[in-house]
Amino acid sequence: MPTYKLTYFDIRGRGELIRMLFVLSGKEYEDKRVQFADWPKLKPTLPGGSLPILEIDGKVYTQSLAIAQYLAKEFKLSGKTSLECLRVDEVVHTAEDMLQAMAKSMFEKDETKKKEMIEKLAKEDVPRFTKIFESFLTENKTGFFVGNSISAADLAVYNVLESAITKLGEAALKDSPKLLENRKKVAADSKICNYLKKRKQTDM
Ligand SMILES: N[C@@H](CCC(=O)N[C@@H](CS)C(=O)NCC(=O)O)C(=O)O
Repeated sequence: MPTYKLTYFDIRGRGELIRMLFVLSGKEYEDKRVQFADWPKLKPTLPGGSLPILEIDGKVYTQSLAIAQYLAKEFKLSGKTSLECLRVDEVVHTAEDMLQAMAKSMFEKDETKKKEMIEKLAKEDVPRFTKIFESFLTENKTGFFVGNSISAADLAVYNVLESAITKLGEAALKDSPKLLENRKKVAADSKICNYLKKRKQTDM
């Protein structure tokens, strides 16, 4: 078994899908969390100048989605056929698009602009993405995004919706019955359930 060390900030962000893949597969990994105060010193030492990085047997890899896709494959959470893998990737990348849309308002310093951005998020961006996710679930009919069990797709969506709920409240999913059901299924997994109970609460 290789040794895995994930380095990311002390938030969910782009590290959480990777963490949840480790949790669901039951594989051990080191979860190194960098404090923002220590970041300026660490940044110039990294290959891409950003986080997350994953060290596999000491070798450094970057790009969260590439890392997640690799781990999902290793842990058999990436789909059983090439077409299932395509759908998993499609959903994971859509979750990343949603994460990017949500992140914009987090870094806005001007309070008036920030308020406008959050209103747009609630009225336009979040409903646009939840509609896409609902249609994937409608098509698959099992309550999961792909096949009939949890894959990287369910974890990626669970994670990004957590940020939507933190920001906008449960109302963010009021018109998304299938997503609510899917979130229950993910949280019902015993390993995920334990992890969710224990994990640190952060805004993003
Ligand atoms: N495409 C990259 C983006 C990495 C990225 O932008 N990471 C952010 C945190 S989510 C970061 O390190 N920001 C600090 C900086 O760039 O100085 C990935 O998915 O890994």
